[in-house]
Amino acid sequence: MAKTLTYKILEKHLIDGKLEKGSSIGIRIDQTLTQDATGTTAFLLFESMALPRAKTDVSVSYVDHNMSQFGPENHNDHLYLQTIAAKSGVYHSRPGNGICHQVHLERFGKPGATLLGSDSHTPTGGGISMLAIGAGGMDVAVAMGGGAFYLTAPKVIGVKLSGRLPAGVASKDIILKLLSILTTKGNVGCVVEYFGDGVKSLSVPQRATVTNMGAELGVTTSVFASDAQTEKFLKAQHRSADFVAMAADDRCEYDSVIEIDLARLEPLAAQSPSPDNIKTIKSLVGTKISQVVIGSCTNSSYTDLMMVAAALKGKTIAASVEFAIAPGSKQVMAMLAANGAMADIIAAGARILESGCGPCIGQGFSPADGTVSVRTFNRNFAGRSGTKGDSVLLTSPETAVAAALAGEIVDPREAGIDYKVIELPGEFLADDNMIQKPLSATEAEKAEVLRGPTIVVPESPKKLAESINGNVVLKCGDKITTDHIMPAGVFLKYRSNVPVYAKCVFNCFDEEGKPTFAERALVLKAGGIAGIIVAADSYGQGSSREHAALCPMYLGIQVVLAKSIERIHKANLINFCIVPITFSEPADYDRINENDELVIENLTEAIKGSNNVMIKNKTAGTEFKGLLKFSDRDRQILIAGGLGKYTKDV
Ligand code: MIC
Ligand code: SF4
Repeated sequence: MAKTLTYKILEKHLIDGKLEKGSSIGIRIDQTLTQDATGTTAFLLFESMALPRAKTDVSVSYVDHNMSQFGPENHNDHLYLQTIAAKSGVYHSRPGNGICHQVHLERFGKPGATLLGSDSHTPTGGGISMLAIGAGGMDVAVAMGGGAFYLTAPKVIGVKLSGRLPAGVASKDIILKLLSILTTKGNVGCVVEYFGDGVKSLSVPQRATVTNMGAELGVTTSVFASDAQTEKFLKAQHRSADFVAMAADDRCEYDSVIEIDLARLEPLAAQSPSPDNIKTIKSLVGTKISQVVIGSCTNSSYTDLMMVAAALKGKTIAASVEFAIAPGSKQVMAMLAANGAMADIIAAGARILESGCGPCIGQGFSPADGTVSVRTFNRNFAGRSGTKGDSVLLTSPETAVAAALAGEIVDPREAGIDYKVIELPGEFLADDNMIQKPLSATEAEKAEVLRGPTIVVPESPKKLAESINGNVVLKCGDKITTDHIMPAGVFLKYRSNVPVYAKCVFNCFDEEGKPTFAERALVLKAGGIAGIIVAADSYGQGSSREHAALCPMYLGIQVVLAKSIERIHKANLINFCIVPITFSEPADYDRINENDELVIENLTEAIKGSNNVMIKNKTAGTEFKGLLKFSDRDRQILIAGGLGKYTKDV
């Protein structure tokens, strides 16, 4: 039978279960990546599960998120990560070397391999034909130790690309278009596979922009075939040996097909507060802007920034605009410096930020009140920029640079800019001097691991009680992101200290003068009452941060009751023994209020073998059915008291 590329890669890596759409399967993971904001927890859990040294082909620990270093916390984390990586058989990409996804694509990504990363944008690797999946740090720790990664064998959505992109229209516009069609909701359990004639003209960095922001669709991952473009990229990275051609079979069947004619695409933008709030640039022309930032793992490649440099050459940024660029990696930064492009960017008035996540995760560059910020990033959730009530437009670098020069949104096709077609260089500057190699097993035995006092080993989950007596601590609506649950920005530095970080859970909903979410939850916990969160559709969108499960667990949350829950977050909840239950009747959501007392009798019994459980609302005097949509393994993890205990037991 003709197969999709996704299923070909899955088949090669299958180690548990039957490869049938919808069933739970375990796959071998060839490579892992972690970054500092999720990595410290991942490594602390790796240590606490007493797993062996990394057993993957390649595991890399990156430092790219927490770079601001106000106070000792970030540097403590960096030193811990550097020393634990060396000891655990893991490569360590030092701060300054670049954003994990960009560097991984440049230096490690391999067509046909599986990659599991503790960051939701790990699917960037799909641009180089990897099956690259984002997950919580604990799942990555298990995979690093040689364990399988479990997922639902996906539906495959085929996206057929035809034609070529016109000047001024970018690969970012492909994924923005797809977000306008599929939205961020309802795509759990799918993989997006790109095919068709239009694919051939897209370089690996262009493809990586598309697969990167595919994360915003909520799909498991996105993937392109490995072809002449892939070979060209790998050759230029001095990695020809890693090339292997990979493609779907000719007449393979997709579960659904979406067609996009690149020649007819127009420049688009995602407007706050969601990456699927898509507008045409035409409809925004004339919008005054005060800030432009070009960077992030979506759009900070060498070709992106060479295009920006060419557009800026000899010009000056509009007086009303603050403009910054953050090159994706040391490789990109060094090449721009060497060929003079950086001089053109600086001369035009750009502020040069270091190679890292920076403003994308609210680490500085927050926009002024009431102003519009244009960013080439992938997320514009409310307040993520660090400014409450922010207005962020996510665009291509082509649109962003045109706006920076004009001081307002202009159609890049009519901006009088000659968008040069930037070819991949024949050779990238491939100097891995900032990638520390792991120690040998004998050297590692003697090696010391540095643990600063701000690094606190997270508490383990408690075993579930047979029945739950709980209270609704919060009722929230649709599309609650993990940024809502666990804010980053200035709080990011507390990632390695759960008791402190937990104080920030849901602080976006806290009101002045009233007890915070964390305080209310802790009062319940002290009284032996389980905390319950009630939500509507697509709960836990966005970041893979497992702190969105770990910190609520610390506060005594035991159940999340929602209309639907996103893949990575659902897995994180299970890993930390918080029971994700979905409403059988969506209307039951309307019949629950904050502070209602809910009783779930015989919950553990139900988890063991049933697909549903009855929930009594003692306050409202009603009863309704909750669904337990679990694989057998999910059930065993919950009964064991979380993935940590489960892994030690098996
Ligand atoms: C993000 O883009 O939200 C992050 C920060 O990269 C997260 C990871 C994290 O919260 O540390 C992600 O995408 O998973
Ligand atoms: Fe970093 Fe932003 Fe990419 Fe997340 S989305 S990895 S914060 S650059």
